[in-house]
Amino acid sequence: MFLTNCAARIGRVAMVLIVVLVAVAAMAARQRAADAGFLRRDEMIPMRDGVRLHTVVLRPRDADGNLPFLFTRTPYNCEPFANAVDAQPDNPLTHGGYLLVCQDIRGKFRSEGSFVMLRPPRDRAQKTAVDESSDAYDAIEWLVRNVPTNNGRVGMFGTSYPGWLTVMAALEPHPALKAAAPMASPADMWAGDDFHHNGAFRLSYGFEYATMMESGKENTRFAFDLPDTFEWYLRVGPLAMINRRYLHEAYPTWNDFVAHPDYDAFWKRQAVVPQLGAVKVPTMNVAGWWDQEDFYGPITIYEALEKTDRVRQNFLVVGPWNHGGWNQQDGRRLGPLDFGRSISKLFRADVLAPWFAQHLKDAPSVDLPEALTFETGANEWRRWNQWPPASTRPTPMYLRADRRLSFEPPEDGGAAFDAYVSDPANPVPYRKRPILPTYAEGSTWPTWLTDDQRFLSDRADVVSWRTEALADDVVIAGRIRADLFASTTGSDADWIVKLIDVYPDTDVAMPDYQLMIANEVFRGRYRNGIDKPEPIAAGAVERYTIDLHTQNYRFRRGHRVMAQLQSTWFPLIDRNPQTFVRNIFLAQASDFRAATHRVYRSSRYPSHVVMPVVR
Ligand code: PG9
Repeated sequence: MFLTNCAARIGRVAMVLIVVLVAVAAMAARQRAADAGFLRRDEMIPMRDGVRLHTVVLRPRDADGNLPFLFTRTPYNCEPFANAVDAQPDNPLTHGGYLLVCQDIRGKFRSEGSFVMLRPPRDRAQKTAVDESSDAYDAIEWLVRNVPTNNGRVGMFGTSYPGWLTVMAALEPHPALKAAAPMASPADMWAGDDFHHNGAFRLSYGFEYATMMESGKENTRFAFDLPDTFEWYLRVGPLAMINRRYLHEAYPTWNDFVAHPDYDAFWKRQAVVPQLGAVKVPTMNVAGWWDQEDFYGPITIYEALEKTDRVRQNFLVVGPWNHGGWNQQDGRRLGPLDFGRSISKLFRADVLAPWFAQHLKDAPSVDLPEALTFETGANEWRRWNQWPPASTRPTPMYLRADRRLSFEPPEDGGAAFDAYVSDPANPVPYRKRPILPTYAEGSTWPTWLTDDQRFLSDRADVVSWRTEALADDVVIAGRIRADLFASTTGSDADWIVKLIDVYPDTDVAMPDYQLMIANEVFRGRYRNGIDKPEPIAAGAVERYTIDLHTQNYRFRRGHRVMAQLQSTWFPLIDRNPQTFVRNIFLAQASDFRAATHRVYRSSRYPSHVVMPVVR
């Protein structure tokens, strides 16, 4: 009941926050007084510019002495958080002897001020200028001075937007901030997180999130008038129709999408990495291998901080999770996958809680490796002293004739290729239709990355190459890359590459299942630079190097490795007109044309995927 109301009111995004500390499943059963085991105080904490932010402070009734803070900041409403803390008495964080604090950020829910999507850094020359770093600083300053019986130490945490807010707090940390756990924090909204990937616009997410967040102080979901959003977005036609018909230039984030199609100063200013100095606070970066929203971010932030980490205070944990999966009560399963034990619960008990206790309560040090990753397939955690690990062999797997994928490069010279027609009028769905709105109840959005890709096997515009059944296990750990040699009859094209584990037909639980383990889209116009869109000459063979991010995965003996290519992924990604226009947000209906794409597989143009095989 609680869950249903909550989902309807603020969307699934907000639940990510709730379950940071509390099991979703338990909430329904245990709805009761908001603060049964806690004393609640609501404060309006003044920021340096006079704006006051609503903050809930919960103190465990049965705790003695001075306690550290666990602090989260959110645009998704602190109320469900405050209402739910009692739900899971065995949670080592909620019930670990902390002052639990949640703050609504500017312009959201009960806070004053105005909301700015991923507010860019302030002008530090101005004393009263604000951003999320200064708001976190001011909030911590107030908390340590005004909340009785605190021990002067603060740990911050948060998933996704609240994860990004945690990173912002650690940029110029208040001296009391002793540990930060950003989870699935986005790093760059143009390069690889919620709104774009390699410049390809994440249409359904961008539209639905911007409209939800900028509908008012509370978050309200866009009301689609068709159950299948695939059909809705297709009927909308060119993106220009969205402002014309629905948004009427009233949504700043949508207007920014339209005004900044390329990687210009707007996106650069918002990007996290250029803002990161040396790592200043012990940081645990948390990510999930099947995160449908922000996987690029946490890995990128970890890697950037790592460059300056002289005293081993920056760590990475990547588990078999979707977006926020580490907050699930149990985390034993994800989609069709069963890991055999409560991965999320164990992570909190064995890793996260002891790590916070070490920094906030002087508990014994936790024996953390530099990177702790879950090797799906083996279903075991692996400890690494560096990520990506050095002890791997970059192993190319080549596209070959007869739709074979092989460790052996092609020998035939010249122009061996496979071809398909990509038609923007008939795009490939990214998940099985009907595609319910992203955060609607019953939507398969949270687990779509684990969907069986066989649902596309009838499509001529989805092309696959696969190995023989593997004679031995193949284990990968680290960075995956695709090198495509491709041409088009159009003047622009998207290239979507997926790496898939094909289960054998003898598998009892998942016979013949096609599980995606890496994927990415690349918008062809950006092949010579992300701030330099250029048309593609018809028929010219171009090389596209596509970062498929990192993985730690065991392809089991008897399984096959599959590489798959397509050029639409709708409505996850907007349709590339395939005719070069300066700004796709302003394209006309007549710009959208079918084109024939070729991907080459010859000795001259050996398209391949490079896997980091563990030696
Ligand atoms: N993925 C969400 C988001 C974060 C930051 C900006 C935009 C969206 C979230 O779950 O918070």
